[in-house]
Amino acid sequence: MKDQMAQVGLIMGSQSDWETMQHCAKLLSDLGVPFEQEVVSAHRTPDKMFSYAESAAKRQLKVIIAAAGGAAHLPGMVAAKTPLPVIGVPIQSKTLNGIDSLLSIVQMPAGIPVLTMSIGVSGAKNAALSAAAILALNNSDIAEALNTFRKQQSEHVTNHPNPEIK
Ligand code: RP5
Repeated sequence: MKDQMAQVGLIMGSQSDWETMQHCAKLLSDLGVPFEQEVVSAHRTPDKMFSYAESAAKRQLKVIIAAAGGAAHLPGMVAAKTPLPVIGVPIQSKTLNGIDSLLSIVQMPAGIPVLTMSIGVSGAKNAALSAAAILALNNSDIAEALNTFRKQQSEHVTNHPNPEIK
């Protein structure tokens, strides 16, 4: 569903974030969510970041997922320049294990919210699920895909009660 009238903009601060964010992209694809993906850096390409955020709503995007690590300005800066909901994913940084990313993203002063996920792959996956849940309010196909995802997840746990056997 990539690039087919994208409704979710998946951006990240660096190519190095893809190792984490590929899990978000895969889940968006699995759920049938049309999305686009791009590296947009707050400090290396600040002008691109502003134009991306400013044009997002006009381009009919509905949600932005922004991932960044370290001094992670991207989600907050993008949120400041768009009326769309912005979901922030803190990347697990090497030096501080992602605590730096988390605190940079989650501690937004009142007025400009960033919907902050957990650090790393779990946050990347939950960002996809959250974006899908927002779109599902007006899209029955995505709502159904989310229902199926949850059902299968529950069944997997029910069918594998022995922690030693996968
Ligand atoms: C941030 O700096 C990126 O989001 C990335 O997580 C981090 C490190 O970037 P690289 O030096 O690996 O390009 O902007």
